[in-house]
Order: sequence, then structure tokens, then C-alpha cells
Amino acid sequence: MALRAASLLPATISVHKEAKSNASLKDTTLFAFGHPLSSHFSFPLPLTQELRKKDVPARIVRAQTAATSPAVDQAAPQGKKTLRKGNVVITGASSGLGLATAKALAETGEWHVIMACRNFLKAEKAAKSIGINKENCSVMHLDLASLESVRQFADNFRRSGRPLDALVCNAAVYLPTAKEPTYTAQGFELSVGTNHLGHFLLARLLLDDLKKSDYPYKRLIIVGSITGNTNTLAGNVPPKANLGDLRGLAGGLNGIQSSPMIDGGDFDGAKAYKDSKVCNMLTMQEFHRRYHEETGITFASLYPGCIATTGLFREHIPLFRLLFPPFQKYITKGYVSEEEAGSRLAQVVSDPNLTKSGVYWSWNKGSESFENQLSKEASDAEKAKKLWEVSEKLVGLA
Ligand code: LMG
Ligand code: NDP
Ligand code: PMR
Repeated sequence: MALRAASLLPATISVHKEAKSNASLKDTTLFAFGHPLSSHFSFPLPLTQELRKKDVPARIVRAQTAATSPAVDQAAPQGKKTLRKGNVVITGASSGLGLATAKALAETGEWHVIMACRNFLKAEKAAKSIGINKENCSVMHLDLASLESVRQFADNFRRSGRPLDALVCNAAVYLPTAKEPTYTAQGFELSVGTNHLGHFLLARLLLDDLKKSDYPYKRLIIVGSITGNTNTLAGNVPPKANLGDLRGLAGGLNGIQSSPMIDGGDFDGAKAYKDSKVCNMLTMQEFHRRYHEETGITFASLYPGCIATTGLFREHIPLFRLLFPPFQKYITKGYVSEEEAGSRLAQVVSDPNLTKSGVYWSWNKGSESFENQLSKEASDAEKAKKLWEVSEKLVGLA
């Protein structure tokens, strides 16, 4: 119900309905329904704020002013040139990593975060409870398990008139205990349908918006994972990711004419999730090969660490949910808090130094980010191309 009601709500609403003043209300009234999308340059930019430097987490490197960029607000006080607020869309920002990243970026005062969520009210409440400033955030409805909803989101976003400077494909579902597959609105197995195909369409539709951005750096980040990489211990815990020759995907993943699994095998929810993460990492690289040079957009993926406490494990058995965090904390030492993982992803979005494209970032405990090696399959350029072409057909782009 909440979901249906949410989809009827305006495309952009500031987090707290009672908001009365300042940028968020202004953004809403100015940018909401049917605002003609003209040039970004003539569009009223989100307000430049006095930046609260002391609140910025140490790991998020502050954006530098680019004196000649049209994204620089020339009218800043005392002749200081200040970068305008960036606009970042984060999918699945209603919990876990997405929410923590939204908070990390919003509290710099340099970003307006558009939380793209399937449960509008949950997202609003989450933003409020974690203390995200209402001026720096809005919620828009997006259900990645429906291609119609993805298209609607892209239209609504465009109508909001905001430039798009960064897109973070973060949302995911993990169904390790499901005995039978479940499906998206278009009949794709739910994990690959949501985590890969929904994001694939979203990113393709919003690519033009990213291209148009006048921000000094623009990025498309797709969250990956260690568990999709079979060159690691974690990636070797069965069932292992394996896309095979994509025959199940090519058949539509619908469990009727084709298998619900990408490789054509029997349904396994944990494998479907890991396969979807391989798709995420391959898609990022294929975007890079096709568009980086032409557009200057940075395409990147990352493994944020094992955030063993998030909602991702909600479908797992209670014993797993109880033991998994201490196992990761004390045995593998791969555990990170939601806050730490959020600051890592925020860094990939906003650090002016992380402009390298086609990269999969990782972190060692307490260290800087480093460029990590993907598994053979997750870096297979032929497979990435085939995945792109098959996915295009499934989402109606080819
Ligand atoms: C698959 O099984 C299912 O087939 C699939 O359907 C889906 O559910 C999928 O990924 C989800 O799992 C994977 C299965 C095979 O893995 C397991 O069964 C692992 C068991 C559960 C692991 C959860 C972590 C909880 C560990 C408990 C430890 C808690 C201790 C915390 C204490 C803190 C102390 C201060 O997996 C395998 O086949 C594993 C193969 C690799 C084995 C490598 C073994 C390395 C040993 C590492 C340490 C293991 C620790 C266990 C300690 C137990 C002590 C009680
Ligand atoms: P959570 O379950 O906490 O967050 C997932 C988010 O995705 C939620 O906001 C959820 O919405 C949203 N979502 C799910 N389905 C849809 C849909 N159909 N449409 C829109 N949004 C949807 O998990 P995490 O924060 O852990 O996961 C975030 C990302 O991090 C994922 O890409 C995951 O693969 C990745 N990751 C996580 C790791 C971990 O250890 N947790 C490790 C490595 C990578 P709702 O709140 O409504 O359920
Ligand atoms: Mg894994 C050695 C390190 C390590 C790391 C970093 C992870 C991350 N895991 C590691 C090891 C192990 N795990 C080992 C040795 C085992 C067997 C005991 C193990 C088991 C295990 C299970 C059953 N691990 C899991 C599960 C899950 O259900 C999680 C999963 O696969 O979700 C797809 C998971 C994870 N281990 C991780 C990470 C990051 C996850 C979950 C999240 C993800 O990839 O998105």
C-alpha cells in the first residue's frame, strides 16, 4: 500500500513535509512538476551555502573550486568562487549503504542527494531518523523491479529540472533462502532483474543527463562485491558466481521458456545475487569502454567492505544474521560499519582525486582506497559486450 501510495506522490518532495523555508522548499517549488528542461546554464542553481567544513568526514576530500567552470557560482560572497551543489541520485538509499552514503554526502553541504527508493515513506523516515538535513535531500520513487517505474523515474527526474552530476546504482536484493524464483514486473528473476537489469536501464536512460552536466566531474558508480569475484576466498564460498554463456539471460530469465539463472542452471538465490554483482562490475567496464573517452564521465565500481548488519541479509535465517557480524568482525576481519562503508562510497562519488574510470575500488582496513583486481570473469571484455547487448534487448533499448 505504502508503495502504491508513494508512486502517486509528487515526483520530488523534500524529506520533511513541514519544511517551510530555504533551499529544499525552493527546490521543490521551482524544480518540481513539468518545469521545462532548458539549458542547465540558465537554470537557477541550488543555493550556494556557507560550507560547514568542520562537519565533513575526514575521508571525504572536499571538491576544489574550478575557476573557469560554468558550474561555479560567480556570485558567492566576498568574491569567493564556490562550486555549486552537486546533485547525486542514489538508488536504494532507504537503508544500509545507500542511506549511510546519502548522509555522508548530504552533510558536506556540497551535495543534494536524490534518494531513489521503492518505499517512499520508509525513505523519508530513514532520512529523518539518521539526521539528514532536509535542505540537502529529496526522495523520489523508483522501483527497480519494474522497468516502467525506471522509465517513469527518469522522466520525473528530468522534469525536476535538476542537473545530474552523479548516479549511484546501489540498491540490491539478496534471496539466499528462496526455494523458488520470484520475478519482476517484466518477468525477470528478481535478483538479476533488480540488481542488474533495472540499474542497466536506469543508467542508460540517465546517461544523457550525466553528459549534459556542467559539473567539473561527473560519475556513474555501480556497487559491486567481493562475493562476485572468484579470485578471492569470499568469492569461492559456494555457490560461486558464473554467468556461463548467458543462455538463461538471453532466454529472458523467466523460468518458462528459459532458466531463471543467467547461466541456464537451476535456481539458486545466492548464486543469482553473486551473478548480478558480476553483471554490475561488467556493466561498469562496458560503460567505460563505450563512453568514457567521449563524455569524460568517470565510471567506477567498488567493494565497500562487509557491512554485515544491513538489510541485505533480511531474508537469511536468523542464526546466520546472528553469527555473520561476529564472524566477519573477528574471523575474516572484513567487517565495516555502515558509516565507514558510506564514507567509502561517498569518497568514490566526490573525491576529486578519484577520477580514474573503469576502476574497481577497495580498501584495506584503515588505509586509502586502492584499485583492485577483478576476477577473470568479472573483467572479461567479450562477456561484458555480450551482457550489454543481451541486456539492451531485455529492457527494450534494442
Ligand atoms: C550456501 O552455502 C547455500 O548453499 C546457499 O543456498 C546460500 O544460502 C548461500 O551464501 C549463501 O550459502 C554456503 C555454505 C557453504 O556456507 C556455509 O554453510 C557457511 C556456514 C555459515 C557461515 C556463516 C558465518 C557464520 C560463521 C559462524 C562463526 C561464528 C563465530 C563468531 C564468533 C566470534 C568470536 C569472537 O560453505 C562452504 O562450503 C564453506 C567452504 C569454505 C570453508 C572455508 C572454511 C574456512 C574456515 C573459516 C572459519 C569458519 C568459521 C566457522 C567457525 C564455527 C565456529 C562455531
Ligand atoms: P540494504 O538491504 O540495506 O539496502 C538495499 C536497498 O535497496 C534498500 O534501500 C532497498 O529498499 C533497496 N531496494 C531493494 N529492491 C529495490 C527495488 N526493487 N527498487 C528500489 N530499491 C530497492 O543492503 P546494503 O546496504 O547492504 O546493500 C547496498 C549495496 O551494497 C548492494 O548493491 C549490495 O550488493 C552492496 N554490497 C553490500 C555488502 C554488505 O556486506 N552488506 C557487501 C558488498 C556489496 P528497501 O529499504 O525498500 O528495502
Ligand atoms: Mg563471506 C575471507 C574473507 C571473507 C569476506 C571478506 C567475506 C565477505 N566472506 C569471507 C569469508 C567467508 N565467508 C568464509 C570463509 C565463509 C564460510 C564459512 C563465508 C560464508 C559466507 C556466507 C554463507 N559469506 C557470506 C555468506 C553470505 O550469505 C553472504 C553472501 O554471500 O551474500 C551474497 C556472505 C558474504 N561474505 C562476505 C560478504 C561481503 C558477504 C555478503 C555480501 C555481498 O557480497 O554483498
